[in-house]
Amino acid sequence: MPVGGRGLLRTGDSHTTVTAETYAELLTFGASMISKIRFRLCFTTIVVAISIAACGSDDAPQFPTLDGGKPLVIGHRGASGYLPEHTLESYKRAIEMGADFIEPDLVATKDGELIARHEPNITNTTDVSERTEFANRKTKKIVDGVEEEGWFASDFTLAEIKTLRAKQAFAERDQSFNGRYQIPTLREVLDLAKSESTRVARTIGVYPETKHPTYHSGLNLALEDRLLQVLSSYGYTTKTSPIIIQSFEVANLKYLRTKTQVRIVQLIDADDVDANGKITLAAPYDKPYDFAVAKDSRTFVDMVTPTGLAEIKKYADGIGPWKPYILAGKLTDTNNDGKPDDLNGDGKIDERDRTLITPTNVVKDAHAAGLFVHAYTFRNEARRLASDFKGDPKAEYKRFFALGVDGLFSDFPDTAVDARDK
Ligand SMILES: [Ca+2]
Repeated sequence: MPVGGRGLLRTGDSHTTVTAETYAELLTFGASMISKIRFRLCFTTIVVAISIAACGSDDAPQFPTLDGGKPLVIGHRGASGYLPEHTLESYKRAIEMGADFIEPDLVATKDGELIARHEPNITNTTDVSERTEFANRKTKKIVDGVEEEGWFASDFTLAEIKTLRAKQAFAERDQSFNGRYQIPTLREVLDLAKSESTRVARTIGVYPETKHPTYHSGLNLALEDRLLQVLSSYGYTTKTSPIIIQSFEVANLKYLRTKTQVRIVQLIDADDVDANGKITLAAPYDKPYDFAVAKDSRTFVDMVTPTGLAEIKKYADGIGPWKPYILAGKLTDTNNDGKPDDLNGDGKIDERDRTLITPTNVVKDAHAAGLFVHAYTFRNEARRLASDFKGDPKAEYKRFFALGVDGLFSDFPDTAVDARDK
């Protein structure tokens, strides 16, 4: 999904049940023991019930979400902080870590199959550049107005894609799993979510993103009907289906809304944040690319105003903003030498040298418009955390949960779940 703001991209970003056990124990005891145990269990239950009643809800975690429920943890590209992104292994790890949803980004192959990759350009996330049989597929394409060089999914059949192996896209993360895992299709991701839901006894949702819809339509490989067809074949057509569709573009989401009732999220991107923590815009991260093509003057910043949110509410259920739209940090320059203060004294300027500013009204305004808010992207690396969080990624999650986010995309779902549940 979400890019995470170009700035971050550039720097390497941008229930436990005892019933069965108890029952088994009971079977091994005599009838007299059973009544004794029953008494104890009942007594324990009464004590627990009284304790809960006495404590009231003060001890229970409270979340100011749109529906008052617990915020969702979305395994961003799986558990991509640990394993190569968008692989079945990465998604499975996210589920084992407690993620509520797994998040496949979708691009199309030459033969029109939907596969999970963050970009149409598969150079950085697969071993394709080392494969001599595909050397002549290296080419240049224009994606959202920007020329790119490399190998592109749309020049490969699914059978060819299946011969490739995934690699970790972030240099600072564990590279030891490179070359092991295949690139999955959307169907394989949905099958995994289904089988894992049964195995872990909770519903695992899937959060597919249509990547670069205008680009794919230009290749005559439009993603939307293909996505709808796959989802329908699983019976995923309603608001209660374990599916949320996301996109940075608008027209494709409006089209999808006329064809399906599954939940839809409008993603909100930006280029970067300035020294004061203010969102900055620059093409192609200033607006949905279909707006750019249609010469629509509205930007992503316009889309999170009350007017913009009311417009989004017509076709979507929620928004997925880059997290500085909710809470950002600013750099300081106490000696006025024109250089930002290196707060942690490491000779570099990064997130650790920013201090948090006042949160925006985006969550409040979105909730007022009836839209839920799923923010992106949360990452554990110390250099990505504002100084206020003192290197503790859980502190960042807690701050965003307190601000009322309804969910968040995390590369480290275990940390997100810990911050929420413990
Ligand atoms: Ca620093």
